[in-house]
Amino acid sequence: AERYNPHAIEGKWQEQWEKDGLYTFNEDAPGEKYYALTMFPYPSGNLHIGHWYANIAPDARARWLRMRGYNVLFPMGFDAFGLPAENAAIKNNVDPAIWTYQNIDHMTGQFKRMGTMIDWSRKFATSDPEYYRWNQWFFIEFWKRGLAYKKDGLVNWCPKDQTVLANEQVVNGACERCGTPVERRNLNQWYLRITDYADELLDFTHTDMPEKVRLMQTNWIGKSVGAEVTFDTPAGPETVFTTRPDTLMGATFMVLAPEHAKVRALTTPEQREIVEAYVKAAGRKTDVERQQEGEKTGVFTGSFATHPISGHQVPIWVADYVLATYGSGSIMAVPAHDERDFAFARAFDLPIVEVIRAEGAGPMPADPEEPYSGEGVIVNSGEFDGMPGGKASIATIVAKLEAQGIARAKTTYRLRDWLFARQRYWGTPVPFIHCEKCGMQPVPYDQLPVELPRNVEFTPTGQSPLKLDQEWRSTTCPNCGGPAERDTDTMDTFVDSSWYMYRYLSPHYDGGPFDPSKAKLLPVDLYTGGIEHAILHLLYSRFWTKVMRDMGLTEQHEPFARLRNQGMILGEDGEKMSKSRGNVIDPDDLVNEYGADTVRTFLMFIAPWELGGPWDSRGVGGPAKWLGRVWNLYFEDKPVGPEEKLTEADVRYAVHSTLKKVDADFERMSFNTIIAALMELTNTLVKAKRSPVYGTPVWDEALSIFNLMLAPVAPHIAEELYQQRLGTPQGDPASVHVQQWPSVDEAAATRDSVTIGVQVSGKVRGEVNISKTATPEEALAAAKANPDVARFIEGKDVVKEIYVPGRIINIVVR
Ligand code: ANZ
Ligand code: ZN
Repeated sequence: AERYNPHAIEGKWQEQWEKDGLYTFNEDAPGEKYYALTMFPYPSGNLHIGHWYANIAPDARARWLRMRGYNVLFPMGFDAFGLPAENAAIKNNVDPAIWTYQNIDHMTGQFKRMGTMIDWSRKFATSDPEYYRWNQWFFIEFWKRGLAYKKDGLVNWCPKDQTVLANEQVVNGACERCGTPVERRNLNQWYLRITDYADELLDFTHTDMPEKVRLMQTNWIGKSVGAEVTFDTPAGPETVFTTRPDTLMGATFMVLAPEHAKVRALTTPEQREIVEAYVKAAGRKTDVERQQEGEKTGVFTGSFATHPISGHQVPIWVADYVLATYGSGSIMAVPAHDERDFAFARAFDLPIVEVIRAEGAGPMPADPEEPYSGEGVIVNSGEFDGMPGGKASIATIVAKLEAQGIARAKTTYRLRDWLFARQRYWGTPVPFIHCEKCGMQPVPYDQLPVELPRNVEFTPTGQSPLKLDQEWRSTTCPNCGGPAERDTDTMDTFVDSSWYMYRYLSPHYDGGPFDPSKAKLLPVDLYTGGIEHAILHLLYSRFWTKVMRDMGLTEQHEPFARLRNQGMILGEDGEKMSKSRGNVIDPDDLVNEYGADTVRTFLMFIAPWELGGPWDSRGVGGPAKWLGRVWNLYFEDKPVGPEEKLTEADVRYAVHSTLKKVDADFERMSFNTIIAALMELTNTLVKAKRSPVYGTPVWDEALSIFNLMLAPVAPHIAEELYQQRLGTPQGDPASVHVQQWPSVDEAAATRDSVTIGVQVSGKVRGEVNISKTATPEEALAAAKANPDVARFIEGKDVVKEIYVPGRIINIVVR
């Protein structure tokens, strides 16, 4: 018989499937809808092994659901805007659009060679004007609702990429893309009011997300409940935010961030020189550097604030451990109970006053070694003495202070509004027009999309080509008809992935972002992708859906009913794959050598999907060999040689218990165990082929069920086996992939007896079929009754008898 040759079958079936429209989703087809979505890639040029890893298991699961009767939508597109296209343009002098669409073509071909069930008729790229037109439409709608606005403020600026960055795009003080340390600049910028939804985004009732993602989002939103307390200063009242209003009597100094607006006014002439020098130096440090442990730095302004209760004069300092962008950019410092304030007070010899004491502890020493930051009991605070500290008293204390006009309850969030515009070319143009007479005007809806100009000039300085394109910039004011200028900013490319899951419902619809008559396909039932998107993309898309809901566009509260993250495939050395480490595995090479089915199987088998792990080149041969054995099972004649003693019940048990496991594992997304179970079943079937079961209806059933179970995992070989070996193919089009998934015969899948090997002095001599609940005596009696075993015991002394229930019997003789 011919050998398994993936290259002879894979391309053939891919073509046939495409011709038959096998994977074209039809919303009117029978079956409950299931929307399975994997995060779309950036068209960088090549699919890497990580893309395969991320896509194959969800593809197999989507196929399994389809065979079980669900009407499964499984689309794919390209997240096509962003800097790499522009950098390629600068470096190689190629139009970003051409670069992007060439990459998309190439990567689509790579996806097809994977043999996925993606419905390519729904593909789009976010750089299609037909798509980004709706980014512009959304932006104007957000603006009309007060959710998009422009303001002056301190922003992150990447000097290399020549653009502003969202907080979310600054990683350890550096630009997420190029690693250049980020500077702070005061600029007039567009923002989206995501903070309006901060509280709702902390609520995960309508979405099932991994604990880790929920935690990361919760920390990012960073809700702090506390109070605002106002101190008088020579430059007017100054309000600070504190989570510990119970420590107010311990506030012995005040600290302003270097960028705080009152720093100038509060600095006395004697202190001017050193304060200015300090502020300047702080401007060169990133927020992360400022918050790092270590020596606290700061300078005295020369001015004092009035403590709102005691009336004491407390010194006002400037220090960079206070962030300009959090709370009011100023704090009341309580060195006895806050670590950072304590370190600062020690460094500059400022007074430390105890106002919270641990239950049962004595007074804090005059020269304490460390602050006490627990909740404790309030002391040295007049009327508050004896009250419990911390959360228990915040409400009471704030109410009292509020009555005296000193404080009010306040909740603060770490989450900032989404800095939304970029000074770059390859993104969605902000649809606004600036008119000298009428001010800022939205582009009228019937003039959308505002398309990106082509053939623009890219300069090595990175200056925005839109700014340099005078012809594109000049337009007419939609209000007065006079000459006006287009906004030259483009949108953050995270806008594109914020609502793309809606676009797949009707990718070419031109009456709105998506066709409302397709809303029944929402939400995405299962969304899969990398954990690296836990904050940015996943938070933004949740926000976007909530705004869409409030606009009346959808009834969904969340874009994704369920989210699961895959792990990462590392290099053979256990390090992250990267060109510079030289440990990159190219999936194309592997497909050329082994075929897609082997690569698919291997990637599902290599590690628990949600964990990932290092690549193992020696391991690929395993699945290749396995599929070869599977092939032979169907194509080779019964081998000659000794018969195996398998019964029909044994074979049915193996088949149906495997099926039961495969179902359960697909459900819980445990993919490596599916492959392991199928491999084990293969061993049993290879044996069964040499048993009396071969050729019986039970054998036929086994081959048929095995074939169906193989289909989601290794779709090409399964199709070939189905078409060639399993009688008359059924269905229209005839394909294994539209066959009904088999159902478990519960009676066959469970049994109370097991077949175990019997050893005599460590050598396997036979097998016995015994009850799972057999006692050791019963098991050994059955073993000795087996003639194959008895022969080796006869005339010998039995010195030891071992029975490992369900596994093995060993009779040691002398
Ligand atoms: C007095 C105090 C006493 C504080 C005490 C803490 C402990 P979270 O929980 O992160 O919200 N803070 C306020 N604004 C700040 C800023 N712009 N930069 C740096 N620190 C700032 O932290 C809130 C606490 O962080 C506030 O409560 C304030 O210090 C400080 F025993 O006020 B606290
Ligand atoms: Zn005008």
